[in-house]
Amino acid sequence: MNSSRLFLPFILLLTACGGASEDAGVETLSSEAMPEPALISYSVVNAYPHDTAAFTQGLELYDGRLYESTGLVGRSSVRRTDLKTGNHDILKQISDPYFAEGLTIFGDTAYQLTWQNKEVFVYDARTLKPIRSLPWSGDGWGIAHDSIQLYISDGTDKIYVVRPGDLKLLRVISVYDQSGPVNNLNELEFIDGQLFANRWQYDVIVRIDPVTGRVTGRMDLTGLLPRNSKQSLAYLTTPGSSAQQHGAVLNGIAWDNDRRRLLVTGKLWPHIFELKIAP
Ligand SMILES: [Ca+2]
Repeated sequence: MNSSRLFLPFILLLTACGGASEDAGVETLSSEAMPEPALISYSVVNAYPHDTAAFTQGLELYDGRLYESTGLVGRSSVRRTDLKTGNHDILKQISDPYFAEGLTIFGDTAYQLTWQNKEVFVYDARTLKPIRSLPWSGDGWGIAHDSIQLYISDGTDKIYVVRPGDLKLLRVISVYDQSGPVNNLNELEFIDGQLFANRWQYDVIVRIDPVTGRVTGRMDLTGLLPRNSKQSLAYLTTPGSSAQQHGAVLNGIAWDNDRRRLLVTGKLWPHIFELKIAP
């Protein structure tokens, strides 16, 4: 398929919204004019154990401790994980029919999405005692926060910026690069004022300008798990189906600002990897 044809409506939309004018000599947005996202270099510093039954949907550090949300109906949870040992405490088990998704902790409140249950669970962050459930009209995939707002993905190219407390929609970010919309946005994390997202079924994390939605950088994590694991990964496949078909894809990014390290894992993966991002 012709990618420029796909991109055309997007250019028109941007032009219409931005008021770009040929007369004024304003920069013309085109696939030629817009550079590709910068490749973000990284090194793998460590591989820690991770519960291979955890269908990871959200990963976040809070108060120096690692919190994880897991999905699947009947296996959804919020847990606190010891990074070095992989030992974890199940803080909250979520029963049928809920399929939990992303998790973020803002101030003293934890928010956990559900995939298609149209609810967001709100907890006291210290005790994980439920406070309330808030309605959410669409899919819930990933969630993160900056110092003011929450950011929610739904598996498309859209990020919904909402107000903590009641999830009032404040703004929608359309994420794009030089080829057009960037979809399949999943788990999220803020790093130095930029929104990072791993893309479902891609071994890629993208860096998004949260003001414009433009993808300014990308981390290529192709082969991260097999290249850095000494464990047998045979359990992730069965004859005729791949790890991806089992759902065992990259998902879960948490930024440790104090130690300037990125923790990355995947659904059912045997490791959480510690990455150092090149300056
Ligand atoms: Ca995260």
